[in-house]
Amino acid sequence: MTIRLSLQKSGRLSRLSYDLLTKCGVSASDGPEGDGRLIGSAIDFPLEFLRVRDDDIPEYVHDGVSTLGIVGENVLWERGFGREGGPEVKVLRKLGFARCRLAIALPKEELQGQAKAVWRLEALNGKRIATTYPEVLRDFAKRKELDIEIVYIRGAVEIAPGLGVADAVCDLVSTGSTLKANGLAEAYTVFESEAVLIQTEKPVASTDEELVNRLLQRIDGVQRANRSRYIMMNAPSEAVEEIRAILPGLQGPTIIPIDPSNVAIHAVASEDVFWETIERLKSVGANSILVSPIEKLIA
Ligand code: PRT
Ligand code: ZN
Repeated sequence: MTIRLSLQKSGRLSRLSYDLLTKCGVSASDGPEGDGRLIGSAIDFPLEFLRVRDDDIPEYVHDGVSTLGIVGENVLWERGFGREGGPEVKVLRKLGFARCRLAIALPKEELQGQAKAVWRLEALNGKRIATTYPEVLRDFAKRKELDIEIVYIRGAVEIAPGLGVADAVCDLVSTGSTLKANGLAEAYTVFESEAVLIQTEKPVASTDEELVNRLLQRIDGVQRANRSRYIMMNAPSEAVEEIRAILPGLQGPTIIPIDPSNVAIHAVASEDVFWETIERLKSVGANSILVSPIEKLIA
């Protein structure tokens, strides 16, 4: 038995999806891109890859052609998944990559230096808004009672105002540099999106369900590790309690005596360790502090 997983063939999601799966011990026998092959198989895990355009992934998973899929939430929403009366798939995990936001942006002179928090949505009434996300935008306008005209454009939405085709845009943003380069400024965030692992709602054989659970456990281990840091330091013995208090979420620190008055402390911190924390550790006497990433963390 094998489960099928749909992935983006090539694009912003594909490499990151494969990176996650590789960390889970699931890699493609013919390499991530599979030399253009649509179907590939995994090494060391009974799984088959289906390499498709990201827009097709929700339907493949919905129809049960594929048990699992990795896709951006933005694609699910545009296809009506999760909306009232819309089709359903199970969102098993948020994956924390391909983060972006769908934002409304206007020519920067129209914002006249107004902060995003001050600008009012009603300013959109009567405007033409170019987008690749017409369904999401239509739903948004309905909920916010806005009277707008939606101009559907398949790509390079950001040039629409400059061409006089639209007054504003509603597009995905990550760094914001595309908007900036086109003289546009963000006014409103419609939603925030990241890659998610989805599963079909169609019945799945219990052996396949077992495989899904095995994969999920591995993903959880990788994600936990991503959120954790391994910290090693030396410290005076009397500072141990203060150090425990400084590192929230500390899991079972290992204390190793070095000499009668000093110890080495090894610990896993469940949150990112920022410079401020390091400075506080130093201020109570910790020294030779080493912070390193963790590859896998199995509870
Ligand atoms: O061929 P296929 O249909 O599979 O791919 P695609 O061209 O539809 O998608 P692709 O590969 O561009 O993006 C895949 C997914 O990545 C999207 O569906 C999002 O979930 C996610 N993602 C994350 C992004 C961005 N960040 C992003 N910045 N998708 C697109 N962009 C574009 C945006 O549309 C704009 O043109 O990047 C530009 C803005 O980027 P910044 O950094 O300048 O703000
Ligand atoms: Zn696409």
